[in-house]
Amino acid sequence: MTTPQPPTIQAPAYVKNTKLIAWVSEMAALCKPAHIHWCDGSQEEYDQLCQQLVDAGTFKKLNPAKRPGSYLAWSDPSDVARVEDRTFICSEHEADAGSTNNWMAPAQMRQTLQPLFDGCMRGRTMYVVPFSMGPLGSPIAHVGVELSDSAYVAVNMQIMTRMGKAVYDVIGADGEFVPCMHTVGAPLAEGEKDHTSWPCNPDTKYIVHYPETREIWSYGSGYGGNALLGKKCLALRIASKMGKDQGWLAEHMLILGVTNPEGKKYHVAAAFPSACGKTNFSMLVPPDAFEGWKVTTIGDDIAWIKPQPDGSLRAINPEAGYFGVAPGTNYHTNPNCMASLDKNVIFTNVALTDDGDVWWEGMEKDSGSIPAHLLDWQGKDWTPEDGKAGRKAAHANARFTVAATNNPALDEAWDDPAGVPIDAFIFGGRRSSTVPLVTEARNWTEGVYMAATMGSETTAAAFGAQGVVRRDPFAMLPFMGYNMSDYFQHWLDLGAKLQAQGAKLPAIYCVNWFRKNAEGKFVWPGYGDNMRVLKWMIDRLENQVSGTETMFGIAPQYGEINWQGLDFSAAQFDSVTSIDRAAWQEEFQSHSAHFDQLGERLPAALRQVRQALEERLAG
Ligand code: SAT
Ligand code: MN
Repeated sequence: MTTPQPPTIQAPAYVKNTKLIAWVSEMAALCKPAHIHWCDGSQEEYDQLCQQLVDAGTFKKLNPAKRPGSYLAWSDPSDVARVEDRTFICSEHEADAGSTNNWMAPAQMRQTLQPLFDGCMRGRTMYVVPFSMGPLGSPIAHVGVELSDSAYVAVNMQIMTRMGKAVYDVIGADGEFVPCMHTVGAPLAEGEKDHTSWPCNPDTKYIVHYPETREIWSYGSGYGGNALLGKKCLALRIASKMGKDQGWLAEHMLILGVTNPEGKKYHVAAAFPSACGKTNFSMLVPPDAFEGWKVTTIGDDIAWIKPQPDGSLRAINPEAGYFGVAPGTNYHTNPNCMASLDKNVIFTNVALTDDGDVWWEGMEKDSGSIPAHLLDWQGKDWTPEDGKAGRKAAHANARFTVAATNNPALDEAWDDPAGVPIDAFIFGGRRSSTVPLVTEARNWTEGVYMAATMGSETTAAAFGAQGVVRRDPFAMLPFMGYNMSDYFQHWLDLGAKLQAQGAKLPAIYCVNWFRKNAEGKFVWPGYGDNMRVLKWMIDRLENQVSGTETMFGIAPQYGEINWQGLDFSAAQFDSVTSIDRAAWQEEFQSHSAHFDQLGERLPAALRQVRQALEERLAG
């Protein structure tokens, strides 16, 4: 008997990469799709796939007079967000995944996935989606190819990455790419048609990473980071491991440019956990008092940062679009984002207005009123009465997918293959008390400590009890591709190496926009006013201000911040910057417990920092 051969696949003539062609053949033989579509990334292809999604009922075309070139998708109610408990890091050794990740031995996981992927694309088209994370051909960029049975994924990838024909040229005949397998896990029987507009597998989901062999296998979900594999799966989980092995950093950070009135420009990379206003910060509009200052966006979510021969750190945004949370976005919180959403947007799980436009909670702040009638994200009638009863019109994790080029504040270097030089890092959590508005680390190791211990208070909706601090080191907890303690060590090692080269390391800042007063109200106005803090950081870089030494780093003096146009008293300032000794004693105990959980590989240097800080607090 002869073993059955995979069907010979017909790759377009411009696809020369032999490994790619062999892999597509092998995966087609496994997944058994009805058709294979090699994406070329053209506008015609995008339009055609969108039309196909409209015909299938997945997309609604929005009113072109209101929202030209835009579509709305409503997902299955069981498929609305990343699934952290179904996300696995399958390194050979469990200890290399670390205590913060789900782990299974690679061989066992392969055995688990094999029967699931066998025939998983029956009756569907397999899209071959070639993409570059980062400017095409940039020395900081890397290529991936996603095989997916979702046209929704293909069109989202077209916006979120540099997707298409040119990528085949980058990898040529034998260039490297990260293979990314994706299926919604809903094969169709012979002649069967979809009975849902959002096929997915409600019972079985796996988001699997093999960091050592640099592979991604995703089963059962069509939503966001579960399915758009260039984003969290490749650009963070797999890339963090590549960075560790190759001496660079893949970070959950926005990148922004700040230009002062004299035209001098700085670049800042900032890490915040979800729901801390990251997209808003990356598109910040300075208040009137900052005439002549300009903030420009390089990236809103992810930064790839590579050390240069001169010891500087240069960063690119590996993505080409924004996959942002819609609810809460309005002209007050983020005018640049609202302007970005004028046209050519894919919306997912927002509400539909009677005149064919979109709506989400927070938009009433712009219009002054809530529409009298909507279809909610599940297609059900919705009126303001439903809102009062607590039923949201848009899902809390409803998203927009939009090209970076729609952003009026887009930085002119956003697509520069050389990246931008990083002058400062910012780490911020969401804490109603304890952590001050802003402090600067006295040295790299103290900065790594601040990042390693950052945390956010949980909101009831997200993770069980309200107000519990969830440690989210570097905002990387859900996105680490290897052992968190090894990652801290990687940061420490990189700093030491650059310093040994004589480089001036970027400054590291810890921020908290979310301190509350005794009445439970936020004290700091946030949004555009965060510019006041950003300006202080730049003054520090310029040696214009000395700050004041505190237990937890160098803090601004009241008089060092530009308060023009904002009524913010010294007492209010004190309430967001003060250090409460009792609260910090508890805080350090909680840092200790967090370190204990991270296990024996935790760098000793971090425990030493904690001890030094505790001594400062006591002294
Ligand atoms: O769904 S994504 O992972 O792309 C976004 C997020 O959850 O942070
Ligand atoms: Mn993110």
